[in-house]
Amino acid sequence: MKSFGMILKEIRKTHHMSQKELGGRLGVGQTTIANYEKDIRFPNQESLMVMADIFDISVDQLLGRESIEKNKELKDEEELRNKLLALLIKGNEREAIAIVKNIKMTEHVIIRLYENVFKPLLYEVGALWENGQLSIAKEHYISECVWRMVSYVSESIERKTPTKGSVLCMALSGEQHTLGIRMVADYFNILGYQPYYIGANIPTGEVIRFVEQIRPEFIALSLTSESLNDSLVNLIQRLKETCESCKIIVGGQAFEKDKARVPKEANNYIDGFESLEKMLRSADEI
Ligand code: B12
Repeated sequence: MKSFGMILKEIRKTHHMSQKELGGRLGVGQTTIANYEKDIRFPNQESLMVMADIFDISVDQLLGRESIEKNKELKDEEELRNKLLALLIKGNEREAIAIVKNIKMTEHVIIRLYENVFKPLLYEVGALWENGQLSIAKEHYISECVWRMVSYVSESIERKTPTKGSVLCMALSGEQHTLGIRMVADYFNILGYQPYYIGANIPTGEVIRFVEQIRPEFIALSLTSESLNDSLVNLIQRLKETCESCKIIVGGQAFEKDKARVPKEANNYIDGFESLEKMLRSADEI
């Protein structure tokens, strides 16, 4: 096994960083770094964490307990989900994000990460919050960290020229739950569509103007908070008046318990990647 000093020197060099530069970022002198690399001295816990952050790896990797090989295969989704959740509950976002950044991304891996890692992790966070085991602040903190992970993953999608139509992806005004529809925008992208993700809280008039401009093939609406169901019906009616040919699909947890909530004006209800792909495939075949 390589010593800590050897690993540090190797990774510092790959990052084209001088000992002085690294020392500057850690608030120590060049000689301290030289001593770390000669295994004469060993950094304290905080410096280790800062170093891991600088090099975008986990502390375990810096200590040689895990390989620094970039692009690790995603093997066990459940194990990854539990590991990330435990790290985030402890407040160790650096390590959690470094783990995600170290995964070899392919479209298939992205879907597995969204559906089998991030989504169940967040559902678990909701359950912990509901049982009083997690504070609201911690719930917000974890969802922010997951948002950053999703942004990273999303960036790694190879942006091909869309071969299919455009899709407007949004959540209802007043809705704060936007992570789901953010992932859905990436699903459409992976499936060859041009997504326009606009988040939530856009005044209806502005949404209508945008729809007139881009004339999307699909409008994907997300609803989690059941109390916003009436606004959803009103929005769909306005959208239908504006764009008769736009197919409106709805999704989100508001409909999970009771599918009867799906407004009759919507063309489809979709609960995740698999059903979205199936629906789009059958639409293509028609
Ligand atoms: C993260 C989170 C938040 C974050 C949201 C951050 C963000 N930018 O999204 C914050 C902290 C802001 C938040 C706030 C609140 N939340 Co909250 N939150 C959650 C949590 C933990 C995870 C939600 C999530 O992202 N899930 C993961 C995504 C990927 O799953 P998803 O949304 O289901 O999306 C998937 C599918 O449904 C589908 N899909 C979704 N939309 C669409 C649309 C289309 C067109 C298609 C095709 C598919 C599709 O595809 C996605 C990928 O598979 C849930 C717990 C849970 N069970 O989900 C609670 C939860 C949703 N929140 C809840 C509550 C009560 C609140 C608050 C009122 C209070 C609070 N806890 O702070 C506030 C305010 C809510 C408001 N006005 O909107 C309740 C909702 C109860 C209800 N049904 O009304 C839940 C269920 C927690 C609980 N156990 O009670 N929350």
